[in-house]
Amino acid sequence: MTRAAVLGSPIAHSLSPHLHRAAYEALGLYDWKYESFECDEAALPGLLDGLGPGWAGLSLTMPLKRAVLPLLDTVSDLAVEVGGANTVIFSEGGRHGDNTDVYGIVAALTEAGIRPPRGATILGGGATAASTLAALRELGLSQATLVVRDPARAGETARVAERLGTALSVRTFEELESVLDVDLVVSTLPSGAADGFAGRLAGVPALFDVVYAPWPTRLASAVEAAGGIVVGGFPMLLHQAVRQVEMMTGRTDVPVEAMRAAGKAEIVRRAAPG
Ligand code: SKM
Repeated sequence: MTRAAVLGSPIAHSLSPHLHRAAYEALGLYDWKYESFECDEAALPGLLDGLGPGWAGLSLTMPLKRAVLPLLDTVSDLAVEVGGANTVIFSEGGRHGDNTDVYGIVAALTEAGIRPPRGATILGGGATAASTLAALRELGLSQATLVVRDPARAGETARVAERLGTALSVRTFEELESVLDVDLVVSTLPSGAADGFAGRLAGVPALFDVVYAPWPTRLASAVEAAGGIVVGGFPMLLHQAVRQVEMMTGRTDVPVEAMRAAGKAEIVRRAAPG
């Protein structure tokens, strides 16, 4: 049996098992198994050391993407640039870290027809904001505004911007109104945290809200009702998982639509009463 899993804390909500298992089934990889394990930064070194043979790879989510870097044998240039790996691939060469979030964001925005030529404002300053900066650079944008609660804590993301060559201005939420004349607003805030800004952000032309459940968020509904384009977190999650399956299995015929259908079905199942 070949094994893979998603690690993080909390992890119960993760849709990754549903996405990856749908891919294994459609690819005929019947002896592949994908699980989820609750794991925080403190438990990560021991968990990695304890994995036996037969492991193909891991997906990593909060709070492990930065913490894993010193535990790897090799790290892709992109993961170094954005300061975080959400993927570990095991091979004879050891543990290799990579980042598929950037690919997921580019694919989700492209699929929705969004190309931000003039500027983007990103709410939140964590690992997803860093991946967003790299994705926007890939789409041709090398200047952005970061809106955070405490600019003193945006240091790591500001260093990522420096490495990417992106001109970054950092603002606080009190200054939000002054940075909304952009083609795209990206909210990397956790579920519920952006609800309070729904009124002020309603008029933006396009919103990418990384939350995927519960969906739509109040913010997404407000932007959509005002005629803006809205992209949710599910397409990003889907496309980063597609890339992970490619990297873990070595297959190039990964069934995007089977994975999309499985993920959507699980979201609907969870939203159903009872
Ligand atoms: O980067 C991804 C990660 O690979 C898996 C995940 C999840 O299972 O919720 C979320 C993102 O952080």
